[in-house]
Amino acid sequence: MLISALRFSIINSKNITMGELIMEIKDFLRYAGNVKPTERQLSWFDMEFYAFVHFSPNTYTGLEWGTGKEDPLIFNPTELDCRDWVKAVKSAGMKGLILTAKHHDGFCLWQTDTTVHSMKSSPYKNGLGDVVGEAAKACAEGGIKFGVYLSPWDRNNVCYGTPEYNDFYCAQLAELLTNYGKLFMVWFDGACKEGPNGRRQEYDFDRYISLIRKYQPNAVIFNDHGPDVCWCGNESGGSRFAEWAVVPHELCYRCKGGEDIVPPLCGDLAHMYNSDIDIGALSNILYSSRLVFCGAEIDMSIRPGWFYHESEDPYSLERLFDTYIRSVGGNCCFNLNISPMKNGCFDERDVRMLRELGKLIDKSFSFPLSCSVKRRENGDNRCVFDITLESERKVSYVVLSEDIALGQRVETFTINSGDSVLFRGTTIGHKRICRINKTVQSLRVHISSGRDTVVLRNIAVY
Ligand code: FUL
Repeated sequence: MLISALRFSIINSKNITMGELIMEIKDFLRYAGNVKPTERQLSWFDMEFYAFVHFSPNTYTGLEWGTGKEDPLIFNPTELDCRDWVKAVKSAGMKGLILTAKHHDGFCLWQTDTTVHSMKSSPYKNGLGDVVGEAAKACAEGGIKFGVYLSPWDRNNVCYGTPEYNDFYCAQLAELLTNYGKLFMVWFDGACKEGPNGRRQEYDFDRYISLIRKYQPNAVIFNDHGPDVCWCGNESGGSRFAEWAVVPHELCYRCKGGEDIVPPLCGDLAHMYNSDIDIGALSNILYSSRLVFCGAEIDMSIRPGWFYHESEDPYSLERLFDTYIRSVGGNCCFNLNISPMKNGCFDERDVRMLRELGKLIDKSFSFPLSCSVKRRENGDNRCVFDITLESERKVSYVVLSEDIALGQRVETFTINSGDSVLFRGTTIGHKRICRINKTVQSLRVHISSGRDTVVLRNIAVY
């Protein structure tokens, strides 16, 4: 990368002046603040909140990771109606649903030609059922988007651990990409352990990614390391102190063939991992040879397990709402898993919880207080927004959004009322929900540092 080569040559040169160094860092920050998302990444960010559905023979065995030796006869969701899933998901305000078309046990929830370890061997609809098709149809009818999870790790297929497995996997992927309408996401699971022959597989992600781009160019690809959406590093709803969607490309998967032939985790940044607290911070990106846009998804299940276990209870409304605030309101999307029971229905307790969560989100964010906002510049990439309400009001939240189509820029900000600091923030990005809980008539949002001119898409007070 030109800018980086220039940067290092200046920094390493003996003749560098302080002024030149500052100019170089400013240039680099401007570059970082102008790394732009693709259209599909922008559409994904706008979805904000969507559902995972984990359903497989595990639902019937009580396992979380099936062995691959399960008898397909156990998979028989006699009361399945995917329209009820969609209703429940919509009641929480979610905009999409991703189904585990195949989990690690290798059992396929669709009419595949690739294996008989699938719906064809299940008693459900006498072997003619197609859960992927039913879910896709219900989502389309209900007006939400649909996505698929296809586990690369397969504990059933005998080819696993050989190059033929990549052909098999691509054939499965192609069926899902071409037979079930538009997909908004393909979700790759990072788990990679031994298959039935004790061998591990070298996944041909270049091929998988090319196939997705060919058949579903608008779908984002989730994988531990992107390319479009990356994992936040935990499965329990944890969020980062500062969430940057612009990260070193060394952390992200990129297809071979173009200029991007760099595998994840290499070079000066080989020590880093997705779960690190500061992957987008200046102290790390400075060492990257190039930056890419790759937002993070926060995923967790509504109960401790990804699959249904009768003995487990859903988490509390407070925990789910708090995760929503920190994920959707923390420059991420929130993927919340709900697990159907053996009969194919969601547990009534989960359905109630989703409804309650939806109501709470609506109540909190549907009625902005009317206010005026005045912007004032305050030096390079710094500015102040003075917010005046019509009268003194209890303010629960201030919600800020950057125009990330231009890039992510805000590094630090505060929200003040008079002399008191009510909120100290780092990044904003797609959306930052700031808890305020104070009765005030005016507020000041003070953007104290940015990587380039700060452009806010929205400021709302609730
Ligand atoms: C993990 C898997 O091993 C879990 O079973 C689950 O599917 C979760 C979403 O991803 O890596």
